[in-house]
Amino acid sequence: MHQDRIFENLKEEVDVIVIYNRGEPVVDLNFFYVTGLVAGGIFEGSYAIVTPENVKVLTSLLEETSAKKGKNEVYIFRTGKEREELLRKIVGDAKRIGLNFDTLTVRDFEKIKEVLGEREYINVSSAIMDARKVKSEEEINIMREAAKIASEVADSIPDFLHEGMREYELAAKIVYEMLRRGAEDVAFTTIAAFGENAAEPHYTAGARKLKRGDFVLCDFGARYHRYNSDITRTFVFGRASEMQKDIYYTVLEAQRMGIELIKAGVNGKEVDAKVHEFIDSTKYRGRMTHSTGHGLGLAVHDHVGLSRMLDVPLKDGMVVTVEPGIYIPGFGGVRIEDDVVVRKDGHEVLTSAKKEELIEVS
Ligand SMILES: [Mn+2]
Repeated sequence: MHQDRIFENLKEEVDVIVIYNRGEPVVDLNFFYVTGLVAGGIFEGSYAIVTPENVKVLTSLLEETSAKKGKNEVYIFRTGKEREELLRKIVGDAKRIGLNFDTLTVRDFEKIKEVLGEREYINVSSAIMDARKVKSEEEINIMREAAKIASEVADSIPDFLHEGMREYELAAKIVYEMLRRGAEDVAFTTIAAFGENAAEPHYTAGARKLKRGDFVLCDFGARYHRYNSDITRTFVFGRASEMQKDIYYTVLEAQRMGIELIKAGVNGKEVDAKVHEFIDSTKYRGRMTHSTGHGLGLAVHDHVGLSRMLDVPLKDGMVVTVEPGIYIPGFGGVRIEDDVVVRKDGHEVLTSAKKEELIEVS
């Protein structure tokens, strides 16, 4: 599984990595990453014990069936005391214990120290994150399914629109359509913004009613086997004005440029700089108020991706969003977003919803 790459990435040697998944609201996605248990099970209060050779799962009786669907050795506890004893037994006499300090709470760290006693505890969070950034073909196949669900729904949005409907009705329809197509959940709170609300990049959905001439901006994603997709499409309800068309095609061109630049070896920083440079060369200077994209995977904002503030050398297998936007307060905005796999000699776009022409929904 993924443990080879994690151990290769370590800056300090460890004998074993112990991942604790407390469960909501402190889910450690690394638990699912190292165990590959992405097709079911919540695994509250469970441990993954990882060595270069194998991954052991220590979980409760209620997760036994789910745990045994994976390829790991499974240990079942019935009481807290049993869990402690098994953890001590599995870790054995390992001296250097790797932990994920990005997610482990202070309380759970204290607990682990109490159970395992005097040992060396080392933060291995960046070694795991570096491994997570580069997806395997198996992970990309799952993400392709998440992207397909979101793309099909995006293509159906024009059929959902009718005058007077409220933003939250559209958001509900989008969520329903994703779940109906096999998404296990949404990736994040669905954004459905009409008219001037499309000028707020992180608006969600409210009671605003749809009127002729409104922008309709929808940003949403499907979660499938714990991996996320993230797509944005913008439409106009009724006939588009010249300005709406101009904004749309400016964003589309910025996005086309951004995607075109993506290739292993290129720095994410350069992609964002070029996209901003292009938008700033038009009359919409300064109207793109965020970076071009982020890493995508088990988390929606999996890691930094395309930002001029940060150095991110793109690697074969990384998945990033490319989502330029132009926002005019009081008027509205356009964002177009797709999910893109970085490849050795270029890129592969996972999302496929139509965007080449601004769709005017009549
Ligand atoms: Mn996004």
